Amino acid sequence: MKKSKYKLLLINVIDTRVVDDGNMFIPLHRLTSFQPLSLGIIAALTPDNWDVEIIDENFDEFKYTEADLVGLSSTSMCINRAYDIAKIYLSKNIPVAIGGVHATLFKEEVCKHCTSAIAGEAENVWPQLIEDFYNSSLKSIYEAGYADLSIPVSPRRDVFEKYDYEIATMEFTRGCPFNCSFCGVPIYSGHKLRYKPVSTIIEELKEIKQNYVIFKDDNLIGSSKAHKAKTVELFEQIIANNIKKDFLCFVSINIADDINVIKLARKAGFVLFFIGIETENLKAIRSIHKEINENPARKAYKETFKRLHKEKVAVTAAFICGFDTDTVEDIHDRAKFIMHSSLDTFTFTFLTPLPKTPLQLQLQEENRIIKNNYPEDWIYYNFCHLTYQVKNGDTKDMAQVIYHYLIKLHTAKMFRKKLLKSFFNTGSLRTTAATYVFNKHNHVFLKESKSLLLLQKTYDFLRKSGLIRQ
Ligand code: B12
Ligand code: SF4
Repeated sequence: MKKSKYKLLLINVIDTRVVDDGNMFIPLHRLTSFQPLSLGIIAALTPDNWDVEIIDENFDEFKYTEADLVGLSSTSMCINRAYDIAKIYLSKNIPVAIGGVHATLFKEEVCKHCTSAIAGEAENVWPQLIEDFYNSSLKSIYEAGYADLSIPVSPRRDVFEKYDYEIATMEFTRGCPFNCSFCGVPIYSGHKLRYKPVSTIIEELKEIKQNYVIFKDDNLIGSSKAHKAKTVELFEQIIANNIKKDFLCFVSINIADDINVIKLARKAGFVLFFIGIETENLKAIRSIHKEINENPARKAYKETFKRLHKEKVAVTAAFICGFDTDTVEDIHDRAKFIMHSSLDTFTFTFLTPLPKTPLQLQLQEENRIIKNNYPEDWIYYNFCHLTYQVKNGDTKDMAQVIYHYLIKLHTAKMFRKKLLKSFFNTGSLRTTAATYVFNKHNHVFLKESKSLLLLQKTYDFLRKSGLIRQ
């Protein structure tokens, strides 16, 4: 018999176990405190006669909570923890649905550990899954595919109020037109950029309380003229609707090709671009098919960073180590490049053969994957381990060198120095403060830096009092 009220528990699963692969180890800390959009979207798709509660393990470790139905969202590296949580509910005959990137890629593995594995995007199947729940006929696998974002589902933001999210998450597009061999996005979210209507984004932004907003899109600028026109429309509408926020977005380096786009972005409040530089070495760039970084006009990264800084936009760049072309000397050069470049912040991680990427298929074919005892070994796929044999030299030696620089680069002193330079290069307190806020969630020690916290508080006070906005 149908009840009048049900309880749905949604969990953003984070596995913080420390795994030691024989060298050093880096725990997957609670890296992020950005709102988990997937859970807000599922809440929005759930009928009104359900109470929805979220647990975000970036804040709260899971503790048993009563529910009629449980939904878990997990990446590959956290999937073993999702299986452990699912086991607890299944032992009490409470159905568990698991979705997210890993379920999309490995539905056959995932469905063995829960009631229903959802491959693809919740918008297409969640209402049906709720009906099947009422009828006690939940399927083992739901094939959801890609959602049509032109019929948008705005996330329910009230479910995020349980936690003190300093940064709100937004989504304009899904997918990426590029083909970088190490990246799962084209496989998982598709090559075609799918867009939510700009008017929906504006309405959502009007409801957001936070000053800091991250556009989680894989590549907000895309590759074609048509993509650029859509991005420009978004910037223009943010300006026209007088929305005053500080934004971070993920973009490819071609955003810096057009000075008018940079100016417009900054006018709309985009103060920080997260760009996949990956490596300063052209040979390595070619080895991963990141053609967009190959263009001779973009080779001079120094000039690119300067152009962005001149418009008061900061750059955080992602770097990767362990390409087939990499030698120990190359790692040394990459670290030096980061230290001496004018980059405002950075990430420096191990190349990771993410499931089903061209890189993983190549390494599998060459029999070079070391961490291949699945599902247990998925925990190593967190960008902090060498999960395969390197091509040049000894794998353990290479790992030690990368760890060495990881530690050397990730000091509070280094980030303080970079942020000071940021202020000097951009001449903007607003940009510098936002760069700090967006990065303290990635680098735990930044949260503990009293001087930087004081800078942020001062800026926030001046902004709120209307004394500053540049
Ligand atoms: C934004 C983002 C981040 C943000 C975090 C934001 C957040 N709150 O989680 C930041 C920058 C901090 C980040 C960090 C990392 N990330 Co990240 N990230 C993304 C990104 C670009 C978007 C995720 C997102 O918000 N999507 C929007 C929502 C709406 O989509 P969704 O989560 O996929 O949910 C939909 C479906 O999957 C499904 N669904 C999801 N969950 C559930 C649950 C149920 C019950 C159901 C029914 C359906 C369902 O329905 C949803 C709605 O359609 C993805 C790439 C991508 N295209 O997804 C990578 C991605 C998830 N990240 C990845 C990785 C590896 C990392 C890092 C390890 C990188 C690093 N070393 O720094 C860290 C780990 C962070 C952590 N603690 O888990 C990989 C994961 C690969 C894998 N196979 O597991 C991805 C896929 C990127 C890639 N290159 O392949 N990330
Ligand atoms: S540009 Fe970024 S999101 Fe797109 S395929 Fe390359 S790494 Fe992935």
